[in-house]
Amino acid sequence: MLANADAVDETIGLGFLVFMKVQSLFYSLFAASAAAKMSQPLADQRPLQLSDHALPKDMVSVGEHCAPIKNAINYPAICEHWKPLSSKVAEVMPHVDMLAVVGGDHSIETGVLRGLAKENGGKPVPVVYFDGHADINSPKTSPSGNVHGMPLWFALKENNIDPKLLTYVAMRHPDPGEVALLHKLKILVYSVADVRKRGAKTIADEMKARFGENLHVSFDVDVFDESLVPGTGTPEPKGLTRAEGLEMVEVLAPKSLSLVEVDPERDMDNKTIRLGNEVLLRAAKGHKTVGLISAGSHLGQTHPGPEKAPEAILKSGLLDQLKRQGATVAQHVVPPPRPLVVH
Ligand SMILES: [Mn+2]
Repeated sequence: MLANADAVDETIGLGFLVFMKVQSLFYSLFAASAAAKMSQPLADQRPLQLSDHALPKDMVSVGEHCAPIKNAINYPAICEHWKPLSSKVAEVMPHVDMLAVVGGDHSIETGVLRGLAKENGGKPVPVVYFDGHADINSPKTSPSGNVHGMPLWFALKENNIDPKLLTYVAMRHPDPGEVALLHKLKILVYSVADVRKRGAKTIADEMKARFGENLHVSFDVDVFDESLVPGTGTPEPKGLTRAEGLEMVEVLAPKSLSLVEVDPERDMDNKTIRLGNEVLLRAAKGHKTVGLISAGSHLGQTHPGPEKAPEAILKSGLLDQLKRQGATVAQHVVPPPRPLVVH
């Protein structure tokens, strides 16, 4: 049942009032799109209808039925994978001080967010999204059809994220369709310039004060500058420094974190694996019990490498290092998705 799917990006923004300021740099990014938007004739804009508020019911059916969607490559297999992954996240969360989910490409995020919301009484948790990209394309707006660029759009459709509780850090290469949606949803973005100008700690403190304890960090290693992460599929220039990224994660002290888009097959001298490992260690700092879910997957993009990331990161000594930090680790594995065979 995808009857309402296409209506989401038409209507969802109307349901949310202006929440917070958008950083100046991001405003300039949006200016062209906003102008284009405003020049559309009013007749093209469908009025908000009561039925538009019936999203939650439709959302459940989207999660249950994994029928193919045009321009969402491998969607049925990925959608099936979200089921055990979200269940595992919801199951492990109550028993640990901190949960780390190690992907996999970023398509896993829809499953992670579903599990977190489920465990949070059906309410979205605050999310800080570290990523060079926006990952909020719909299958219609996606230039590639790769689902790792759509996890937030699916999570929005499932009501498992709240635009008022979503903040991006160092996102610098949104696609045109995403720019329009982000503008409409009034989502806050801290640019790399903001981080550099005001300091990583100041910005992380600000987010922590706003979002509180129960916060989730979704960490795509391509948030770092491309020179730091050879082992990722879609590196972006002008990203965070190592110190900035690690300090922000430590100050945020998330309740849960997913680490994604590490590709061991593309890595050089384990550089990206070691940096990913450090992100996890910083997030787990000070915690006595850490849940670790290995959720390798690669179907959300074009390269097989990311499926091997959990294994490679564990091999880099993560468990021993966590123990040295004083944590007891409970390990879990959610098997990767496999392409579904159509008979
Ligand atoms: Mn991503």
